[in-house]
Amino acid sequence: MATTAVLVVALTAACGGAPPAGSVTITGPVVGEVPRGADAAVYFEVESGGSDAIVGAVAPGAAGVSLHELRPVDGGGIMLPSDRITVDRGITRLSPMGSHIMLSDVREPLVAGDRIALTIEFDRHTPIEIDVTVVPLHELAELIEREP
Ligand SMILES: [Cu+2]
Repeated sequence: MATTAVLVVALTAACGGAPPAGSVTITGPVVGEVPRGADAAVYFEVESGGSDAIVGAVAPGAAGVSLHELRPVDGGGIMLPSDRITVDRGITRLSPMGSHIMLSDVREPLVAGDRIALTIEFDRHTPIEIDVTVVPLHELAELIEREP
């Protein structure tokens, strides 16, 4: 056991500036405006101190929630349901050109400026509750344009 402890300290010390192992932070969660009953994709950034994965989400404001990934196809991409969204050490972006959380059949219209509750469930980290800001669709379009 002593050997393991020394090894962990050495590995941690080697990663100066990185978030602490096991820490997970979610920043900038947004969703586009949609009418009641529509589907809406949620995007954000995850900063993680280690390898983890998003394995589920809970949204009281929607009839359903699922994880989606974007598979590139000729001329664009198609959204496919996914069991998990891998979160590597460092920053992982959920964005219009990649993985996202999909709300289905929202119970109320999502109006710009509103916030909706969402709980993100991880493979390893404890669940994180976030408030997702509803933004006008043109702001989501700007997110797409900023993609590399
Ligand atoms: Cu989707």
